[in-house]
Amino acid sequence: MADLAAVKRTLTEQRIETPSWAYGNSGTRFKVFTQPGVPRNPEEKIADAAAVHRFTGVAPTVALHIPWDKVDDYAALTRYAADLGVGIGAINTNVFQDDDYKLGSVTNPDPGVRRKATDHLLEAIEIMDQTGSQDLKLWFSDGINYPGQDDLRTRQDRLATALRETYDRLGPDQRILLEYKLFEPAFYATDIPDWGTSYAHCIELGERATVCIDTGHHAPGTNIEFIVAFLLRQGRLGAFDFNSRFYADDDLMVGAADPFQLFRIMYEIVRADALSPSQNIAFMLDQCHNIERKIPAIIRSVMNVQEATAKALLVDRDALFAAQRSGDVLEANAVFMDAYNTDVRPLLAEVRADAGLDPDPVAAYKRSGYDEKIIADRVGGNQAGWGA
Ligand code: PSV
Ligand code: MN
Ligand code: MN
Repeated sequence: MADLAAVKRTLTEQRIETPSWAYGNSGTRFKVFTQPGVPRNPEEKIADAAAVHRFTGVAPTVALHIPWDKVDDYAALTRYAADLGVGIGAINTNVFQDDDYKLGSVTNPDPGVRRKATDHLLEAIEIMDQTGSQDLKLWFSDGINYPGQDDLRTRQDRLATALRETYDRLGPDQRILLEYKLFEPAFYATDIPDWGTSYAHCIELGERATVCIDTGHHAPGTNIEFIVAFLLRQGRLGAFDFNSRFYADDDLMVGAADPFQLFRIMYEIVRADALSPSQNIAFMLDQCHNIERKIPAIIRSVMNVQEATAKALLVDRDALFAAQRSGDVLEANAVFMDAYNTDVRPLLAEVRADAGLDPDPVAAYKRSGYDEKIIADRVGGNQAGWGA
């Protein structure tokens, strides 16, 4: 049996980072449905992230995306966040929105564009210096649409050169989180399409380069928990971008499409004792809330991660390992499924009550009046990034 007191302690210590861009308007390439009360600037995004933390108690940092969250004074922004009870988390770079990047950013055939893109990555490290952020998150939209359009191998060389320059600029406490994505916006070949490519570049760079698993960036049916287990074993799992997908990079709420997959992922984390903040794995959300109210959706997402984690912590590992060792297939699976099928909501309600929080964060948010206040106060809120 899992030790319930230890499970509750671990759940109290869990940390989940929310993304600034999830608080702003977003949509598909067909339509952005704007919502009332959305943030008009980085400060208001941070205020909303602070609200999520107030109701959940486990979301004390917010990731920024540059230039969507560009400000003149990042130290002041950091102090503003601290006053609201949150810190600045990962700095996300954006080398995908300028016309210059039509043929790629750091892999572009034009050395001038490659320089511009690399300079943006270096600028992001300067921002990290000012905010105290430790994580530089890199996602490249680079790739090609047509066979023969550019040289696949040369593009890897260009990528490696830019990554090397960026890595060498990192401070001693800073690291790279390198994302991969199977496809989109490039349709034929993406320059970092999978975890293996990201991992190989990280190995080449050095130990402060780690892989970021965005759960929405895989082919249907990919066994993500295997990737988690493998990277943890190699010491190269740096972060998650959590979200849900049904079809492509849907960016729906984590745990909405496939809560069982999220449980299997969190089990591998628990299995490797990698949940504690001391293990330095960043559990981040990377989502967009196109049609639902954003703040309660983010609170719900945090709760979904907590529920999957609680179930993973409840796996009776002694019984599981015993069944595995004896080759008892059905018993091993039953032990695993017992944990998954446990209703952990009462346990999490207790954890919250013990921490002085409302046991039902979504209801507490709705009662708080915060939603009405931002709708009244904020007129003319911005789109999160796309076109902002
Ligand atoms: C790309 O699809 C991605 O997952 C990257 O993390 C970007 O930085 C983020 O989305 C922006 O929405
Ligand atoms: Mn992502
Ligand atoms: Mn994505």
